Amino acid sequence: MQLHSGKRKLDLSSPKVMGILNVTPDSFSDGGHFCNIDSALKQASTMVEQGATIIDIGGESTRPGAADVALQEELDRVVPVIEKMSQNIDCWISIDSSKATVMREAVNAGAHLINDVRALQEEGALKVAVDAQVPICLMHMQGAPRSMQTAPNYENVVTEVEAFLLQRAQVCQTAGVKKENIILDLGFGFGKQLQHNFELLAATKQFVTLGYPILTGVSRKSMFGHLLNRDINERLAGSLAGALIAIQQGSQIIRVHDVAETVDIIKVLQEVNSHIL
Ligand code: PT1
Repeated sequence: MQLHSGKRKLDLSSPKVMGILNVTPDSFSDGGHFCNIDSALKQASTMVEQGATIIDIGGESTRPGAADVALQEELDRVVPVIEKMSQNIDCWISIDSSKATVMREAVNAGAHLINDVRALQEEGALKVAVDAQVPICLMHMQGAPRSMQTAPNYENVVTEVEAFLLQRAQVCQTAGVKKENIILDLGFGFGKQLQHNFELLAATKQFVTLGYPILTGVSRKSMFGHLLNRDINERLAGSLAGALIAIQQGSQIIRVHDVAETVDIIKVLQEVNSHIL
């Protein structure tokens, strides 16, 4: 499996790490630390040195309870960082946004991939993605960030998430997105209770068999906070366990805060796998 963005190719035969770069003042686990351009660039290059292949830049917090961000505010946060990054750092740049204008301006500034937690359902987003001809990540969410954790409810979370993602992938393909440029994401923590998150994690293999690359984002999330009774800064072990469980079932892209640690567990797994006949 390979992603294509302009002249860039990304081989997914081994798992790839996507490092999280929040440029929001209110972001959920490293809020406020990377608000200016220089520190954002520094953080990005550190993550690349640690082994991140993709840097995911987000100017809208989508953690539970987060409020919407105005268009101009989001543009002001992400576009200057993407411009500088594309000039100075050799890595894939992902834009984490649901707004068509932000996606378009981000791609014009040098972003190679569109990561949309609303799966291109906002006005104009699908057209921007088709025109941009870059890989897109489609994520499942029940509800909207502000209220999604109020009463998440499913008859069968695995079949419902799968049906949604396949339907969105089909809509995108019909609109002109190439199948090989569609990534699917189960949307951990997005309108899901503890049991839903772990049911989905356990079913990762079933999603891998759909034939699309699977992106897994569990880093520092409250699914570990609740299960383990851990604060946001005490969730590394849970997050690494979650990442390894997803990778072992075939998930190709892992979205994380802790790049160095995640790269280490991937190396351990690859060494073990090299000894399996
Ligand atoms: C994700 C993701 C994302 N997560 C993709 N993009 C966030 N593709 C932002 C919690 O339960 O999983 N996949 N962009 C961050 N959102 C959350 C959601 C953060 C839930 C924390 C929680 O703690």
